[in-house]
Amino acid sequence: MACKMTAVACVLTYFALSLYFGSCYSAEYVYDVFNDEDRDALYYDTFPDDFKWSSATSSYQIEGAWNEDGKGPSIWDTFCHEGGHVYENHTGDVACDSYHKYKEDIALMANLGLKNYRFSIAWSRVLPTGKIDSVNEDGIAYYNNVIDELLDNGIDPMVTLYHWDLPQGLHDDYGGWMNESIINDFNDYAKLCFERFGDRVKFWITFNEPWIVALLGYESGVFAPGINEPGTIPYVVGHNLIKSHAEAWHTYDDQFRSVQKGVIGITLNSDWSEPHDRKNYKHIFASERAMQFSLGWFGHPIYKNGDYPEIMKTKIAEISAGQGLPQSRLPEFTEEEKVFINHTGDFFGLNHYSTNYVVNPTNENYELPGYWGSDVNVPSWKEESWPQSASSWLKPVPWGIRQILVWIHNEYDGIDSYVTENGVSTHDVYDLSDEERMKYYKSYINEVLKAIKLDGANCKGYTAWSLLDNFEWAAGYSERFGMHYVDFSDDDRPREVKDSAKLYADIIADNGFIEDNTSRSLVVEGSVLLTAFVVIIVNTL
Ligand code: PNW
Repeated sequence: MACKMTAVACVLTYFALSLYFGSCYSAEYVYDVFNDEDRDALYYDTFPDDFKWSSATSSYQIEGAWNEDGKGPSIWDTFCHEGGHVYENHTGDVACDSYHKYKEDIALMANLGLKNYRFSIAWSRVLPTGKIDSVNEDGIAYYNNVIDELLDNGIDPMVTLYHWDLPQGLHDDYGGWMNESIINDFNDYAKLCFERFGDRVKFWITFNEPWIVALLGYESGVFAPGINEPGTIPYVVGHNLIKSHAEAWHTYDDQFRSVQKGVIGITLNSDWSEPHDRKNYKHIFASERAMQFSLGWFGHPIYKNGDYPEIMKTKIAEISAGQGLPQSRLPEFTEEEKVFINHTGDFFGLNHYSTNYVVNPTNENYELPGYWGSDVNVPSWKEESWPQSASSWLKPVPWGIRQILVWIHNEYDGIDSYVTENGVSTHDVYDLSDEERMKYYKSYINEVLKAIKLDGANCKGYTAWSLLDNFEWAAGYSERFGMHYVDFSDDDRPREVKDSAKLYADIIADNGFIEDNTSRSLVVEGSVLLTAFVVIIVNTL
């Protein structure tokens, strides 16, 4: 009897030990600072079979050939040539020279095993003045060549119609996005693209990051067209962007969808706003306010009910009144417009890079009218201890992407989402073993997997920013986001594969994360032997 008791005790001890060691083996972390076992441990599983792996670029950032073959100038050409706006007055005149080297770029994608590629069309390459009466067939031919080359390599195009390079003519004529005449011109341009490319392009994104267009272009003015008018203008710009989006979506829906059978949505950007104390309801409200002012500004009208989020409407009205204004600085949609705008997105495109902690504001403040000056009013910060990239605004916080994907899923009724950009910058040094970028992709992609598998988010694809080092807007070439190194001092702009590209190729090939279980199998084999041994002892007693 005593022997049997000892044997049972042995079995129990053995199970306790294997549980303990088993859990030690499973807890692997990518960043030392993020090592909460429940939250950050690497999770092994694969993505759904039809998950879309992609990588992204944009026209002004890679093409170069700024005035070749009939291309008209864009506001970014003007902004860079003006001087004083961009790091060391760098320009996108040549950039990665992808206008001439697109075949080489597509070969890089094929080597990665990419099945999708997100790029943008330069409006002023196909319509040099921005107007529909100025079609440039050479520009059309360029994108036809790119699309055909992609398809020949088994890669499906994901096309952004507007990634910030507005034809200069439209800005000069009537103030571009500040004037609602743009809605018609954008619709003509979108229709031309559906007509000429839609037989082969099945995934359309109207706008890249309207939040950045409105605020960096018209509130702070650090991006083209460099307008520094906080207050009302950025909201007018946002209003015209939303209406332009809806118009283009309806054009596709009415005239092209039944034949071309594609999808069309918009790409919005946001950091995740994490309540500093999740048990403090004021911090939860602060997070919600910050999210509605970023994703909700455009997401709420397009995906939810045709109108701005309630909190934006009430706060901006209240703050505008406090500033002595006769009406809210946020424009209103008519009832007809709300119906027209509502549900004009077939999927939700998300560009996401980083996370902030947020707490509640103490008081509303009326001093500096504007989105950042008075309206959002949610104190936010990034922890000192979080890793730092080469961009001041970008600190890797992998668990944030899981939170934001779940927020989108809950807020917009389980809509299909795609990560249309995610990535990290490193300084301008020659370094092909880009550890930091490998850590970033590995951990962020793993958190996307958790959002899908553990939380049920309907995320259908992931896009790495960026395929190539490229022109990083106001930072010029001083920050590198690419999986391929580009030598900008060489006229030929040679590309070289970085280690992060190999890591990404491996993740794509495995369709996720497959555990390297050599050590685990030793534990398992040992356990089997021990179990057999215990069973024999117990039976012989
Ligand atoms: C995105 N921020 O822009 C753009 O879509 C890309 O063209 C760009 O190269 C990439 O992210 C990296 O910057 C952003 O300040 C620019 O929070 C700035 C911010 C976010 C996104």
